[in-house]
Amino acid sequence: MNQDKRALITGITGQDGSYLTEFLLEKGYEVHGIIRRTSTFNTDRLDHLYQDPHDPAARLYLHYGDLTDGTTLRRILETVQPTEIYNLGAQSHVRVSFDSPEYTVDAVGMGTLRLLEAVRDYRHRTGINVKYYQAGSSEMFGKVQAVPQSETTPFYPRSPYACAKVYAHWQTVNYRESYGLFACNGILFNHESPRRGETFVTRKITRALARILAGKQDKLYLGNLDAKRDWGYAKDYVRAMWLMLQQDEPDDYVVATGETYSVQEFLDVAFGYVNLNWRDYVEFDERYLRPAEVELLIGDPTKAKERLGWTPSVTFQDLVKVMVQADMRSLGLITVNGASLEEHSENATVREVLLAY
Ligand code: NDP
Ligand code: GDR
Repeated sequence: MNQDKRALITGITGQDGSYLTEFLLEKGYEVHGIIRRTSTFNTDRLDHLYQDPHDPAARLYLHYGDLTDGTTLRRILETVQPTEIYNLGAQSHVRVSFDSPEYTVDAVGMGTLRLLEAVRDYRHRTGINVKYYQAGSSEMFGKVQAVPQSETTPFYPRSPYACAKVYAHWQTVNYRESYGLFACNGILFNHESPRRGETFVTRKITRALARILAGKQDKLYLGNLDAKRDWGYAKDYVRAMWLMLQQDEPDDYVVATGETYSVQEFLDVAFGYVNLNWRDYVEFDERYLRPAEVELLIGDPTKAKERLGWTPSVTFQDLVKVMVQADMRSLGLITVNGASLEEHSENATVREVLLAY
């Protein structure tokens, strides 16, 4: 057992959980993750990292548990004896949180409290000065109070999900101030990647675009195209989580790019990359509107830059391109007769290129 670098991650099967696992394994950590029992496998994002736990070289271990089940959380803490805990587990879809508010608040809000209580007792019993990261969200800013949003901007949550994240945020602050727990809140703005869940708008767009090119889909149904988000690259954001726990003192940090783009601008770049006009494919469906919308998010990452030395490495345009490319690659569209799509698409639309072969 690695006594110094042992991380426990809730939400390890999610987008961020998988990137954080990669990051921590590269840094020499032993990584333990909590997974939910499901009737079909939910470890796709981790499969490339998984090693048989019987292998003496294994450094990634998975444990069944759930943020709604405090007894199990306690038992896992006792078994794993982590030095760092990353609480990434959540019902993380804002629109879905309006459909399932009680469950969302139980997992996101009460789940955080259950974990913090378990951490408090574990720390008291073992004397291990465990460090705790809470996955906070720019959704907590909700209805615009100021731009850009920083650590001092007041919260105005506009969904059950965001309300629960605000609760989790303040509980984390309270455990820091009441019990001296090394606990940090990351207030992370939207971050995306080819591993992004397929129902979040960015991935929904890039996946649909690839399917349109492959002739598997004709239309893409979306809701509000005017909302603006500060979109970064997930791999950059998990580095910020880790950096927070390496500081001398625990604190809260906004993590963002400082740029904002609308959903429509995302469509422009994605479809533009393959020389298609999104207006030919996108239809409106009111099902994807939220009862209350968050219109404009743009973060001020100055504190993270100055104190953590953190900066984002991927531009919005490159992020969109990477996601489009990944979805096209997964459908076998990225190379045509061995030549890269970019070579072909310089003078022709991708559709033409594909039809030509
Ligand atoms: P995902 O939706 O990709 O992953 C969520 C993870 O939480 C999955 O592993 C999921 O498991 C797990 N989970 C869901 N419900 C429970 C539960 N009841 N108990 C234990 N685990 C559960 O989210 P991301 O990776 O994108 O985000 C990670 C965290 O960061 C989340 O807390 C999210 O709210 C927050 N966040 C995300 C941002 C983003 O832009 N991505 C921005 C700001 C905050 P399963 O695979 O079984 O469903
Ligand atoms: P968000 O991400 O709500 O910001 O939460 P999402 O991609 O779901 O929505 C972004 C914006 O796009 C608009 N939109 C649509 N959204 C979805 N999902 N599907 C659609 O068809 C669609 N059409 C338009 C939305 O209205 C919204 O304005 C994400 C999650 O990862 C949270 O867990 C995290 O806390 C925040 O980012 C920061």
